[in-house]
Amino acid sequence: MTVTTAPTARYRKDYKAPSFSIDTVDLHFYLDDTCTRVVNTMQVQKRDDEPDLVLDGEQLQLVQVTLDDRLLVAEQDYKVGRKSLTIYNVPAQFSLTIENTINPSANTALEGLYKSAGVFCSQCEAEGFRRITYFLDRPDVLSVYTTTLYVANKEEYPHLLSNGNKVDTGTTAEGLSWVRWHDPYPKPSYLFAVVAGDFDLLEDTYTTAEGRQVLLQFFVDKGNLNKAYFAMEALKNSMRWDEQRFGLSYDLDIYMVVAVDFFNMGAMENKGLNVFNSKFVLADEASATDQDFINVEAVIGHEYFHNWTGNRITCRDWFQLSLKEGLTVFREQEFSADQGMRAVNRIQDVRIMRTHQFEEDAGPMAHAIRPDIVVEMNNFYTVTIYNKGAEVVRMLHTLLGEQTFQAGMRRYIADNDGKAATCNDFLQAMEQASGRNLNQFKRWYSQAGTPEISVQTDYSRRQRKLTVTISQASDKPANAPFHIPIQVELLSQQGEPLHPPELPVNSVLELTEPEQTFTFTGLKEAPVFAPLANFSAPVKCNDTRSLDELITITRFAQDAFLRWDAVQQLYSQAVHEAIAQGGALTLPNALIDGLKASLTDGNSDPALVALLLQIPSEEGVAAEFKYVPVSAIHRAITELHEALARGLYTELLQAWDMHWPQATDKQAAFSKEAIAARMLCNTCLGYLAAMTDSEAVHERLQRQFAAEQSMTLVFGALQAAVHNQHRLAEVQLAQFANRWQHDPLVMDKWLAVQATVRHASSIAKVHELTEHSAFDWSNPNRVYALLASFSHNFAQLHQADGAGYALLVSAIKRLNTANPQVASRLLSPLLNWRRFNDARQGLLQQVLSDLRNMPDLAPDLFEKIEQSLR
Ligand code: B3K
Ligand code: ZN
Repeated sequence: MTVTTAPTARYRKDYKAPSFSIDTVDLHFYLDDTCTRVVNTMQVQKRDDEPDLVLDGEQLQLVQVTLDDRLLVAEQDYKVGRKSLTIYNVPAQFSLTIENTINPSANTALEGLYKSAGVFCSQCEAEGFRRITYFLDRPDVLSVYTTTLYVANKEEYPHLLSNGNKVDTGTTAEGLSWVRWHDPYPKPSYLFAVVAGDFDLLEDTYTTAEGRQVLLQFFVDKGNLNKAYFAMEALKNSMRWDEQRFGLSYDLDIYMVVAVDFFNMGAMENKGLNVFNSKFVLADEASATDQDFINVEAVIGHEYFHNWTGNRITCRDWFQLSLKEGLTVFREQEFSADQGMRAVNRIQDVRIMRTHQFEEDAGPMAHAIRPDIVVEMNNFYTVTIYNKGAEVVRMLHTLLGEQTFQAGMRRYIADNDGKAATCNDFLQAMEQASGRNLNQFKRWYSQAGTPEISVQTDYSRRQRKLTVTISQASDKPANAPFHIPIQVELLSQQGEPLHPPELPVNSVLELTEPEQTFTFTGLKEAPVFAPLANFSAPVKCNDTRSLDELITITRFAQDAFLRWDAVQQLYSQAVHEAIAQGGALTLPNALIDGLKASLTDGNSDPALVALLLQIPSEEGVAAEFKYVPVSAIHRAITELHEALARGLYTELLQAWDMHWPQATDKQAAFSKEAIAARMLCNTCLGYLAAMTDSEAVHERLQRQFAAEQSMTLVFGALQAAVHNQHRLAEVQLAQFANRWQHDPLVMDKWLAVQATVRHASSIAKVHELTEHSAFDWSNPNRVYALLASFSHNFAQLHQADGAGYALLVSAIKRLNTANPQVASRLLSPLLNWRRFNDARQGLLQQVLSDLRNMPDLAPDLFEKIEQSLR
């Protein structure tokens, strides 16, 4: 049997304003594990002459419907569809009460209201509210919510939470305890939330710039209070930063964050009541890495920033998702950067774009940041909408400058506060504030794909003139030219920065034509031209620069991204040459010498040195090929890793020794310097562990693994040993599991590190680990740690015999009905079968058709498979 009715697509062009508004919603939840009763009273008004009210609803048991105190009669007054409730011939204005039941315990999809690990919790974005009650479940219907939660056993659920302010509590005649919440801000249903459970509570306060006191509350699993302090600080930092940089203050008297163990994604910005995956709240030094801390801070910031960009101004329809997500990721990135590691953050953001977003843009699910067609909305929470969306906002920031951009933000907020807006509303505010015409820039919102720019330089000594010709091409033939800001640096051969008169003050060239020429005069020798400083546009750059030029850039460019990128170019050239020639990989001496110098000079930022040593991933290299030579890429990357380990052995040891005291400095444990030192120690060890016979390495691996106070170091050592298949790997894995078996978030690292070993044995290993007590099919974090990690272990996933595919597909089948969102995430790496020109193509097509024929195929999977096989 195949899907009975194929899920239907929705189109952006079909947008129609709702025929009804729902001004208030009064919800009563009688919480019960398997039969929660929901009573929903709405004040509804007609907006046009539509006679019938059609509400969304899925997996609900309808009990009764009352309209203005009249109990309605089924079939005569209303009709229940599979995904809707239609009320016939409604008046212009009325009160409607719907009573229905739901089963939170059976809800393994974790969408709507579910009960997991003893906690009732909800997730409504994008379309989960319709799994709680019948409603106009679309983001342009804004209502004021009052929510009352009832429980029979108060001891079991001491905390009953919803959006807004707690307004009343009591006990019913039947002995049910209840708590009532009221949120004064009209909001779409996707921002609604309820939570009921027993938690430890961490409280603090924040005083806004206007002097209002806000109560801050973190609800965490019992016994985990000491792991919530960092997140609390991050929240206060976010609140302060948004006031200082964007002039935006918090608007309610209370801000709550609940950390739950079962959650499909990172976190959710429900008004006044954020629900977080515990992974992005709980952190202490012994159990969380520096990167975990940084992630906690970023996600706390992200959800907080949504209060303005998302909640106060929401999206008119889901095609506008990037309006809130792209902008909020941009704000989150700026927040993180302002915390002190701007260059490091920028490079990491670029890596995500290049390995994941460019890949998505090159595959069957490619979409513009404002897509035109959607089957399952949950499939569109993508690197394109989020990260490329942020890059597009960043380009505006680059073009307009901070001051004008902020003026545009103020305008956007003044014009749209309290409304459901579109991407065009945002652009219009930016146009009005800047006086610039953004018509061509708007194409970034409607055209998918990654533009590629090519740069040609021509220097005339006689005229002392440099002529630069830049052209743009698109991987999507129908695309019109983009408006591309190209920030550049000009360097003399000796590395001095040059500022010819034609170079704008902000060093940003604007490419708007398919091909454009820029001239720079007064240059007495041929300069080095370095385009795309700070990765000023999400484009590929067809690089034809000479080795000498690249080396000059690595040494002298002002912009850290340019220096890093030039080194990446050199790695990439070596990899491509090795693949093309089928021979051994060689690295230019100048590169090795440069890396040696950076490792041993005490002045370079160790975090940036660590990033220079980070070689491209197999996935990243694969993205550069039209047809992917899997094994050749695998071999070349292995050789590159080994070549660096061998070539830099002495300097890697020296750098590790030099930074070890700072890395383990207890006084400055969380300083930027200590974090950077640990980054470099981990990176060094990651190479050194390839030198399996070295006693010096063996000793340092052990020493670092024993640095119990810092998970960054302990896990860094473990990863180095495991990924290099060092003889210490097995014993360290066993010790680590023994020490941390009680802590699932730490055990996720243990699962992930084994799933990412670049060796054929990883398939059997992952198989075996699905049976391990640390693994749990019903928990998304466990599945992501083991199986999503494996799905990015490129050469193993794409093993020629199809064993990697079989492993992933059996997981997807298992999760198809249980949790489609999680299943859908695992599917993505299998979609791009056209990129393999060998037996893999057939294998992939076969597994996709098998999945396509599965009974009850989830729409999430259906959409991706259809796109892929089309
Ligand atoms: N807005 C949520 C994501 C919801 C995903 C729904 N499948 C988290 C965030 O972006 O902040
Ligand atoms: Zn978001």
